[in-house]
Formats: sequence, structure tokens, C-alpha cells
Amino acid sequence: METRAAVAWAAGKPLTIETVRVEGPKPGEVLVEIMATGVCHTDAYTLSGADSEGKFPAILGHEGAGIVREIGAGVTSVKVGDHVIPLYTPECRNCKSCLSQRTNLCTAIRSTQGQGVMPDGTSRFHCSPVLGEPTGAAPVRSQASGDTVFHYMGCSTFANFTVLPEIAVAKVREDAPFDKICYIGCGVTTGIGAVINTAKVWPGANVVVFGLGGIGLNVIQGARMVGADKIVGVDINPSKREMAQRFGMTDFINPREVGNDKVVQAILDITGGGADFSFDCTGNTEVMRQALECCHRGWGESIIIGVAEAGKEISTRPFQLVTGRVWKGSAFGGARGRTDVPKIVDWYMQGKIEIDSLITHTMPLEEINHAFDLMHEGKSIRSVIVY
Ligand code: NAD
Ligand code: AHE
Ligand code: ZN
Repeated sequence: METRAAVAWAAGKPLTIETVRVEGPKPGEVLVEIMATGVCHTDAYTLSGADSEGKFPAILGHEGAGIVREIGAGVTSVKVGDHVIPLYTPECRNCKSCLSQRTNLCTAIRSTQGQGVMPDGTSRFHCSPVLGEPTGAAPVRSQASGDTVFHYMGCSTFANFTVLPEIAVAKVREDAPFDKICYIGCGVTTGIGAVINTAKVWPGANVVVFGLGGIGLNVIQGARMVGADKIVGVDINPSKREMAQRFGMTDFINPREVGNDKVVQAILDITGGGADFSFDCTGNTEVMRQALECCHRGWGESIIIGVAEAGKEISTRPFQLVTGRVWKGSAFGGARGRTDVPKIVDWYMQGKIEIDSLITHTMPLEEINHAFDLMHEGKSIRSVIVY
């Protein structure tokens, strides 16, 4: 069949809307009609060329929601018509990692996912590079052979129809609106999950959140849910303050106002000695250092959520760790997708978490480059594409 999709032909170039051929699902796979997708900073990161796993041409997007339209041989856990959220962190329930119950990082299909192909090593997407190149743009050298277009993070939700392994979809209730629950496919689960699953923030804890965007605001929402005491937000964009306060932020620090070298001391003062938990939601390695060093001596834990450019490294004095601070990371909020995502959809439908106000912009696929512009200009929290 054919589908409309936004294709990333090369790093740093705008996406173009193309008619892409999609092969039907092979055994163990499903064809999903994507109804809506969010645009996450990680899509922009890969499009920028800074992702060591970034391959072009590709169909980006990993924060979607849709309906199963066709199932491949042997698929048993979903059926045609089911409403699903694609999972860039699948849950096979059979690999060493899933069976360990110690991590959400299922390894069943991770290597092919990182190569932009399905588990059998091939892509289901094809589009003529000649016809597909942006009009007037310099010819781009494709990393793919022939007319192959790569998958992205195993999801490719910037295509109206995409193919996913059965283990990479979470079946969700049918009364939930696609244009809101798509955000649970990444940002909501990542932020709230990092608080609940990774950090296990306790009631009364002091929490510091660096970066008040689509992820950081969900960390704040999670911290409020579990009964945190102080929730300090740090962002260089003062316009993020108001929304963060509505979500539970108690104190705000703008490093450009207080001075970057005074941020850690300001946090120690506000929290009476340091954060019990801090979260980096910027992807900036200098900020990650501040996030560790603002933690309380003896027990403070810093959780890295932000994705840093290929080649970047974190550093601190080992003394920071010797004296009890802990550095951790969190992917997809430590959530096991097929188990946890349906529950988070329920929380939204029951009014336990807020999503609607975080979706500041909604637009058709044809305007997807505008969604990236709004993100880079700091004018949006989440933009959602509705097909
Ligand atoms: P976003 O663009 O919506 O928000 C980023 C925020 O950080 C902005 O408000 C920006 O003003 C602020 N910021 C930038 N530099 C800063 C600095 N030096 N100090 C303080 N604040 C600063 O992005 P997002 O969608 O919220 O994503 C945030 C990060 O999380 C990205 O790196 C993204 O790739 C990553 N991410 C990770 C996971 C995961 O599973 N680990 C999941 C989703 C996103
Ligand atoms: N290809 C990237 C990996 C970036 C990364 O860490 N991705 C997060 C999800 S970001 C969602 O917005 C993740 O889940 N990581 C675990 C994994 O297995 O990829 C790079 O930098 O190389
Ligand atoms: Zn994301």
C-alpha cells in the first residue's frame, strides 16, 4: 500500500511530505494506522545529525497512537481494530532483560532497531530518492540501497501507516483520544516514570528538575503526584516558568539571571543542603554535572534523562560519588511498555494526570517542520501532528 509520510532525507534538512510504499506486516508484525504523533526533542536531535545511530533517509517519529489495521502470521496479542501506542522500548517478556525484572530495556530487537530496520533486517518503507528529494535541494547521498527508507526507533510515527513488531505495541482503551495519548508514547511516560520507577521519589523529598520542556514538566507532574516537598525548576527560558508552576514547581532558577556558577549554591540554599533527587531533562553535559553536584551529600540521586550528542562525556570529581551522591540514567521512564502504558492511559482518562495543557500546538503533517521550529524557538511544549 501507499502512505503519506514526512521523510528525513539528510541531517539538518527539513522533512518533506512524500508518498511512501509500505509493505504489509511479516510474521510477528502489525500494520498500524497512526492517528496522531507528538514531536519530541529526540526527533530533532536525530534530525540534527548528532545521533550516532541516525540513518538517512528515514521516517522519524516515536510518540504516536493509532489503530491496528492488519496483523502478520502468528500475531496473537493484538487484533485488527485494537487501539495501540507504539513502543520504542518493546516488552518481549522473554529476553534476559525482561525476565530479570530489573530493567525495562528489552533486548529482543534493539540491534536491528538501532540500524533502522525490522527484526528480519529489512525495511518496510520504500520511496524513490529522485522523486523524493526536496525540490531545489542539493542532491543527498543516501545511506540506503535503492529506494529504501529506514525505520526510526522501531516506530516511524511520522508515517500515516507504519509496521511494528507485535512486541512493540501497547494495547490501550478505545475511548482515549489519540491526539492526547500519543504523548504517553514518550514524554509523559518518560517524565512520570523516571520519578516513580527510576528514582522512586518519596513523599516529602526535595526535587530539582533541569529543563522545563516536554519531559521536565512531566517530571514535575510526577513529583507532585508522589508528594514531593520542594520542586525546584531550572531553565534558561523564563517563559517556561508559568506552566511549570501550574504543574507543581515551587521555586524557579534561571541560570542566566543568577549566574551559571551560582546555580548549585542556589539549590543548596533552597533545599537546606541539597536535592534528594535531581533530573536532567536538557541533554547538556554541563547541566548534568550541576544536577549531580546539587544533590544532598550522603544520599542525593541524580537521574539523567536528557540525550547528549554523540561524543559528549560527563565528568565530576569522584569525591562527589565517594560522599554518597548517586548518578543514574532513565530510558522511557523505566516503564515496561505493554504492562505500564495502558495504566498511564487509564490515569489520564481518570484525571489523575494532565496532558491537554502541555499540548500547546496541533497541526497537520504538512506543517511538521513548523513543529520543529517552535521547539527550537522555545515556543512550544509539545506539538502534536494529527493525520
Ligand atoms: P524540550 O526542548 O521540550 O525541553 C528542553 C528544555 O531544556 C527547554 O525548556 C530548554 O529551554 C531547557 N534548556 C536547554 N538548555 C538548558 C540549560 N543549559 N539549562 C537549563 N535548561 C535548559 O525537550 P524535551 O522533549 O523535553 O526533551 C528533553 C531531553 O530529554 C532531550 O535531550 C531528549 O532527547 C531527552 N529525552 C530522553 C528520553 C529518555 O527516555 N531518556 C525520552 C524523551 C526525551
Ligand atoms: N540513538 C541514541 C540513543 C538515544 C537514547 O538514549 N534514547 C532513549 C530514548 S529517547 C526518547 O525520546 C532510549 O530509550 N535509550 C535507550 C536505548 O536503548 O536506546 C544515541 O544517542 O545513540
Ligand atoms: Zn521522545
